Amino acid sequence: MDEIISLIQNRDPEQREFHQAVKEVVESVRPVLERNPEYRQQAVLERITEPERVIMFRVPWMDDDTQVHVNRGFRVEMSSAIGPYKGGLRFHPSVNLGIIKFLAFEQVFKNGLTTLAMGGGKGGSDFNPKGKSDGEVMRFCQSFMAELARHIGPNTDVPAGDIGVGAREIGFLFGMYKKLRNEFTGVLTGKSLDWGGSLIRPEATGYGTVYFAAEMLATKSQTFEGKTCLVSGSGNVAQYTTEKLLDLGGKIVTLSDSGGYIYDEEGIDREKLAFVQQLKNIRRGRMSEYTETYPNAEYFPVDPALDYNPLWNHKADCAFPSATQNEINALDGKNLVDNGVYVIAEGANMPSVPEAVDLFVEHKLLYAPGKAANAGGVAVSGLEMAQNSMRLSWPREEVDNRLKQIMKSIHRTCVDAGDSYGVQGNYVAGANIAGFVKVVNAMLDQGLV
Ligand code: NDP
Ligand code: 2IT
Repeated sequence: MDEIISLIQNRDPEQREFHQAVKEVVESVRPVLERNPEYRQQAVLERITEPERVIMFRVPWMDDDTQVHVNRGFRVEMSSAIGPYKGGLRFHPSVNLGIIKFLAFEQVFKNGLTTLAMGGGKGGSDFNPKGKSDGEVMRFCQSFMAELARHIGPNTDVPAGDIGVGAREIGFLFGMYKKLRNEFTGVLTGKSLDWGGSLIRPEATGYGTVYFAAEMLATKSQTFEGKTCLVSGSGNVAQYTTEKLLDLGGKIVTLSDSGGYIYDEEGIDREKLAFVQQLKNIRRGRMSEYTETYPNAEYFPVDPALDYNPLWNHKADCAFPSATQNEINALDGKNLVDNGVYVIAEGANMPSVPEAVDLFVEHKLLYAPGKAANAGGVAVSGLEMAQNSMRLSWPREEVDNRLKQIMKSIHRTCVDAGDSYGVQGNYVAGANIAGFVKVVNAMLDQGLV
């Protein structure tokens, strides 16, 4: 196991996030490898950490002033052991191959937990949609899809949204795919309702994260009623996490973006959430504007001199990191524990550094890693694919009920895997073991391919 970590570190020394994601899984599955000596002979770790295919391409596009720009596009097809490659596209200036590989790797295990037949993949670009006009975003998406189209398909690889890719981008990407292929198929998920999208898909990641956390609380005979919650981010996942927490009686006091965070002691109610949705989804504005409309709240711009994020340093019961990877550093982890936070459900992918994860596990918090907690998004993407295949669309209640059942089942799977490997109550180990066993067994059934 140490060998495999050195191998991937030496092969791609700069891919730090990928190493981090692999290390966590490898450490969790140690008892599985000990129980199954044939896994070693079959080199399952070497196979599962090497993508089946990596696609990197040039994305040239023209801005509104006719200036040409070039970005880099990626699609990492990590594993097709249990279904077609499935996972989102991220458009953010920080995107590089290491980030996309970490996300694709996480996606393999997450998709394995959903009970649906989806392999793992992820893609994106270092394009920054912030401040771009709709026309610029459209031309970028068209250029991106001009290359990606030859690699994907409804039975091959089905991308979706992630950071910087929402309904607008999925629309432009889908339009270009359809034009190039002359095919109207479910090749992307997260589509708008009128042309193949699924009810509840926009809500699914946030709702699912809260459903998972509610399952964890239920093991202690508790609910969200009256609980104070810290939420980071203010995009898709943060918004629908906030909405579901309100439905279940929670009080949400924070939201953020990359510029800073707001602390609203009175709680973010439905009217304030609607304001944030308008601000973020329509006006594409900044969280700093929140206090102009709600002056009782406070805004704290990011302070580069601080070695912790003050958002995680408030008294609360629950935390929902919903922005990006490694947004909770070791000190933030300690602050959360010291402030009495005892429920942490990760809407974002890998938002906590390993030292913080260790602390949460050591203190026996109800801590759900992203690959379990945020699997509701891709699960409803799987339901969108099913509806597209049938050319049917299910009502809201049906999709929401299926989502609830899937999150319950993921929770049960994590608990059972933890129990059977002697790591009771450790959702990190439970999720990694259950996802790993499912994917590895499928790989072995299919021979050396
Ligand atoms: P959005 O683009 O809708 O929102 C992202 C939010 O996070 C914004 O508020 C953004 O602020 C903030 N953010 C992004 N990068 C950073 C950064 N480097 N530092 C501080 N803040 C940052 O994305 P989503 O809500 O879809 O995704 C959020 C997280 O959830 C990601 O980790 C994603 O991988 C994960 N996820 C998403 C799923 C989905 O279905 N969408 C499914 C499962 C997981 P700003 O606008 O200033 O950049
Ligand atoms: O990280 C994720 O699971 C996503 N961004 C959603 C992927 C999907 O295919 O819906």
